[in-house]
Amino acid sequence: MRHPIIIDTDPGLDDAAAILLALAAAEELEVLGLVAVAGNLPLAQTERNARRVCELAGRPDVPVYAGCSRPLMRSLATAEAVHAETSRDRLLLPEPTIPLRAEHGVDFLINTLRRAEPGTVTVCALGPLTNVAMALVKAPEIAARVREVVVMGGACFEVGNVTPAAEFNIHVDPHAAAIVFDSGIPITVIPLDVTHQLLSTQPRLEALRALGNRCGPAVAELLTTFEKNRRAKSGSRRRALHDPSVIAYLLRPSLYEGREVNVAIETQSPLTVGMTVVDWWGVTGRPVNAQFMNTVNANGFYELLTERLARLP
Ligand SMILES: [Ca+2]
Repeated sequence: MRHPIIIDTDPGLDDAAAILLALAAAEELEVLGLVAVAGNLPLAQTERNARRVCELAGRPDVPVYAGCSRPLMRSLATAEAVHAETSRDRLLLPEPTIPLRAEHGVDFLINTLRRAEPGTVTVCALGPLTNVAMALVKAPEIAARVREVVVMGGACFEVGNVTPAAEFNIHVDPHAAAIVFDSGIPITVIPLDVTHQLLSTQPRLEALRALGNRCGPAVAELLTTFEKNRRAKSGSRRRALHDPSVIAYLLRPSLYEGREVNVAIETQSPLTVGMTVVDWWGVTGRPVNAQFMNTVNANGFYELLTERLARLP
């Protein structure tokens, strides 16, 4: 039986690669729907980009919903300098013909999870956790239906990428993150500690370009643009790849290693708001609420990504 997943996402260049990896793994994963959230870009662009990714993959059957347009309490801070769509004078993704579904994304999450057997559906959270938190506030009984929430977000020893203390997804909506981490749902975290090990080197991008289909070279292009924009914005030459690890973890968990820890979210301090406070050494006595990854087999990850993307058009 295939593993049912819902992808909550803010595409986003690396989100697009993650969605394509999920659609390329149709033998293992059943994508019940994509729910867009405001994050990397405003909601109108993330829901549209989600549809563009389905278009690229030749999967108009995958339903796409729009969720929340802003964080629960803070005003929206995007990353348009990195993720704006037309950065190389041409569109990286085709225009969508797939319509946006009418149902609100939060209601799709709730209604889908209510119909599911207990502990069966995995929620893949590739952006700020606003939609997932809203669903849990509106219908707390859905928590028991979730098998796991796999979150790309946070950091421990790698500290922050948008402030010195905080990673982007958690920083955009720390209150939502706090609700999710306090929900009692099993959580796996793919933090910067992992994603900074996944360098999109030239040989790895060339392997994607050489696939000879539409989607492989498109992902190489998306990742190249991602790196170029990040470098232009921050001056950093450090490469990284974030969101596809959420899907790769589901397909091949043995690529990842981590530790069972307590993770608390800072929501108050102006200096460290959005920080994932990870009790790595177990000094607080607070109960374990997450599996926090810190190591990845980078070659294994890129081999998996390339091998799976070869199955797409
Ligand atoms: Ca994302």
